[in-house]
Amino acid sequence: MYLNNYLSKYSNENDLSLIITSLANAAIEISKTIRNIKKVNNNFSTSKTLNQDGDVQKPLDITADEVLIDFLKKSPVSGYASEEQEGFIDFKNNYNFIVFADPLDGSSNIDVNVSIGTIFSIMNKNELALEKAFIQKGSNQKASGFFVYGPQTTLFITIGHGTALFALDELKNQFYLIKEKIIIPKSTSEFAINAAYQRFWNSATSKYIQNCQDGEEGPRKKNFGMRWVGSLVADASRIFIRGGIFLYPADNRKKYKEGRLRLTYEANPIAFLIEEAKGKATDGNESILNLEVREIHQRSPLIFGSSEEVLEFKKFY
Ligand code: AHM
Ligand code: MG
Repeated sequence: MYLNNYLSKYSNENDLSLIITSLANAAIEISKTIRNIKKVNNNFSTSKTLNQDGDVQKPLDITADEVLIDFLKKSPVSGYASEEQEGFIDFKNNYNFIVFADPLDGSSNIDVNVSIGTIFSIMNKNELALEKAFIQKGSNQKASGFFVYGPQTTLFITIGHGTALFALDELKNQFYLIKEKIIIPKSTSEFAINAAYQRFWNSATSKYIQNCQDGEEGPRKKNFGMRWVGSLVADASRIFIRGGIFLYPADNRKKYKEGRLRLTYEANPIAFLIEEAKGKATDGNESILNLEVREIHQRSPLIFGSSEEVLEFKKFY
């Protein structure tokens, strides 16, 4: 089954389907750009150099943002907020949908040919002014998902009927259904955290990780393995397929007292997908989807994955 058949099977909202199709087409273009060595050479540099025409050469994540805007402005969307934009873009129309995106997640992995991706979240405008529409709670999401540009180009998506996995059929330029309803294994013995920040962790994170590291001899009575790709989309993909727990907690570094990841276009869309796949997503205290949003670029701690393991982590809060 292709993405368009899936959308007509589960949604009678034509505008929502059109937006998701636009996002899929944008992702196909981003995916091709990433694989185009000439564009890659022009875009990889994050330093602002000038090309022979005197234009500023743009890093790839700005290109991804531009591709999304190009597709979304021709779709039934009234506003767009992204990691690459300070405020939101007002498309100046009366459509009832708004879109949040992290156009290219995993920036630090772009140069090293490791999986990166595009994360999105779709909400209704709900007759609110755009300023208000963009600070709705994650529980108001109508759809969310992420594309991964890796060995395969994949899409994890939810429109509120479970989480489905698609992979790009490059001959047809369409996303083909791989699994209709993903269920994350309840238990796991694999955790993902950037352990280099251990000295900045609070006692809850430290104790939880220590217990995992103590393995069979410790209170958990089992051995754990550790994985950390450093692209949220890649770490999340692994957890959807074989379970695990991902932790990017708040820590004592000045900038990250509220965590590092962004609530509206990273934590919320991932949390919606995770809950639809029977996993859990929390900031330590509360479900991510219930967190109040003050501003588009707000940070949040993000802990998600196998339900029993997330509950185990929460015991320390
Ligand atoms: P980005 O959106 O600028 O790429 O930042 C988000 C990324 C996530 O993909 C990843 O989980 C995290 O940053 C890695 O952070 P760190 O480098 O601190 O390990
Ligand atoms: Mg990101």
